[in-house]
Amino acid sequence: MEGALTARDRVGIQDFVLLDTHTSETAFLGNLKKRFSEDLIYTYIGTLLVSVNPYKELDIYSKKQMDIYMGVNFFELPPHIYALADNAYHTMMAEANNHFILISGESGAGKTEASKKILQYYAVSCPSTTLLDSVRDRMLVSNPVLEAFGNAKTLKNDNSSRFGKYMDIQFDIQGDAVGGHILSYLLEKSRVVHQNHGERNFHIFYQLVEGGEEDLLHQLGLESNCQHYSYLVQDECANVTSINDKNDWKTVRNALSVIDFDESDIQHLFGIIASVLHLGNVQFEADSKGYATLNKNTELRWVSTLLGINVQVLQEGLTYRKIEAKTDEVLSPFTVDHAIYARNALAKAIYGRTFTWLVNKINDSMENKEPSRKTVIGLLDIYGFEVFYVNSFEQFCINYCNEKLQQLFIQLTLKSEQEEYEAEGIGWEPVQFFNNKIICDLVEEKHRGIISVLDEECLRPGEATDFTFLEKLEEKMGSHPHFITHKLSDKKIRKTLDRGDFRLLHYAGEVTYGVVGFIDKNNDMLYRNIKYVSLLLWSIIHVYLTDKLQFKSSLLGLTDILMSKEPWYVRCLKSNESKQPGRFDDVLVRHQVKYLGLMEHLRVRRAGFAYRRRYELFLQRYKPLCPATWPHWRGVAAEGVEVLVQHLGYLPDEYKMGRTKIFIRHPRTLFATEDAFEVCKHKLASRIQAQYKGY
Ligand code: AD9
Ligand code: MG
Repeated sequence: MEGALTARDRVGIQDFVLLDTHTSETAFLGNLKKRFSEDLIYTYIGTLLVSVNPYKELDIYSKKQMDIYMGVNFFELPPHIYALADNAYHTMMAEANNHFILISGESGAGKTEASKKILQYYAVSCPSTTLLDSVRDRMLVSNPVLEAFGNAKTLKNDNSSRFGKYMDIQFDIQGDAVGGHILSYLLEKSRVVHQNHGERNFHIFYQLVEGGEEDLLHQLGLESNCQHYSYLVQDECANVTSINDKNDWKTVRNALSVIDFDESDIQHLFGIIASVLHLGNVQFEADSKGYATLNKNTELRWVSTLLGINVQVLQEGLTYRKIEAKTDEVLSPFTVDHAIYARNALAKAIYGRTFTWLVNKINDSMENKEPSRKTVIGLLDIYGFEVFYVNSFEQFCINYCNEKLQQLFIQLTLKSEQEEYEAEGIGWEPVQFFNNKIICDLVEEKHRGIISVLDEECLRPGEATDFTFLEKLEEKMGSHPHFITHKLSDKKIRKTLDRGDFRLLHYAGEVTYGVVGFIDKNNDMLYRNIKYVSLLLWSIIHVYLTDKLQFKSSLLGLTDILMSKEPWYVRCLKSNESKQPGRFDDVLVRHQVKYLGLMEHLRVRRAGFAYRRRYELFLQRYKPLCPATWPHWRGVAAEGVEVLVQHLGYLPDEYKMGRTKIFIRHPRTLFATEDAFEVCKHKLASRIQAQYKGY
């Protein structure tokens, strides 16, 4: 019929690999946009899932939908996060190995939502026994709890993750989800005492003050009004329309009881949260010599009561520095500025360690105590790349983290893929891509990178300042193509930089960082007697001081964890900056498509092979499908595979024989083989059953 649209015209192509126009960026974006306008937010590039944030609830996450996707091959149904979750699961079961799902994208792109959907899929749809249900419930409710304590409203996202989260979901040999373990990375503690314009503190503070029961608030000495707490109203945005603190409080409160928090744990936990609020209201005045004194100590008394710590010790800790001189200890008074610094340092330390304690408690409750053999699927959801008007140490850490993940993606896909073709002797036209290793090196290289320079400066207390740090950077990085400062730039660019700034040309775009606060935040050290106070505090509430989370080494540790597993990727894209449903901002999406390397990935995928397996493994699995290879193939494995695929009718274009592996161009071919294998397995099983019946 003339003028009628075919389904394909309307909904676009569900796998970019099948896009018949040449692989241009315009065609790529056109397809994404077309699908987005039909509420089809997922599209594949081979086995990679691209997701575009719809900013509205879609009716595609029901139990019914989960059932539809269970055990079905990737390309038989429309793309979905459940399909990816299900395929990772079935591959893990078939091959008995570990997997991980790397979810990336900038702040507000939908990473945390995606990770929740995946967790829900495993918790709801994997086989289950009543015994295991409690473990799953705990896994599911760990999310609202961690989000309450670790997420906050930022300008980019009303529920922005302010910590990195890696979660292992453990499965036993039957495929039951039997346990979980969370690693948390670098909580943005500075938010406890300071929020930028238009942002909030961590959700839990508002939930407690807005939603806490009258009795509880009374016990904690809290007013039911956020405006009363200086840590909560720095920017007067305590209330946000998209957030219902009262309801969220109920969810968190219920969740805590599911995760084995008894009443005394809960009392302690909220006592600590309340103590941070009281601490924020402790004010200092200068005495006649300019030293800090407390004008009234009602707030301090509350802190002391809630934490069970002597009020005198606390007061001394906040207004004096303890200097150890040979055998003596001398108390040196603080100025008001120093006292405020000490107060804030204590608040951050209390919150940071409470978060660590909370993660440990959650881990205890999700722990699987059975020693049986387990495989895992890891889920990585970290904070996304972010650029604000003012960027500081926190953004530097977050963006470096994203830089590392991009490097991991490149190594595992673009680079390793092409190297493998070369190693296997398979004819190949290399695809050019931007390798961000140069930026990772700029940040992390030993003795020369930004982190090393910062660490060295932190070892010169009293001498080093944020500005000597910047000078050292200028000396060392001078001509680096991804590093610019006011001093190093030409006239035109100089206008856009302050003297205390440095600019990095990240893979995802330029970010200008103000150096003020870098030394302090990297040190993250409390004044000596504040450390004593906090030690005392933790011995009282049984939380043990953990070592400073060394950011760089923890990130390297994470890379090792991921490298040991089979990867799956979800690349999340932000559809628009104003968080509006139905709006697809071409420029914004194009930028993300570019820096996430999606076009390069597509080119490698289109030219390459979706699946490869060592000859021995391939033959071992599929040998029942061919009389010549079943039950045993006596010759060389590669020849056995050739006989097998000839028997299965593979066309010459569909596969290639490498030095040690078979390469299959399209997943379709493999899925057909896998289906044949399933049928064959059932036939074999019934034949064996029939044989036994005969005895
Ligand atoms: V950040 O780096 O933690 O700041 P994320 O995690 O990438 O960021 P998040 O998952 O929190 O972003 O998504 C932001 C908001 O977009 C959510 O609060 C939802 O309102 C919205 N969103 C994201 N994904 C979906 C979805 N699949 N369906 C509906 C969604 N809304
Ligand atoms: Mg998030």
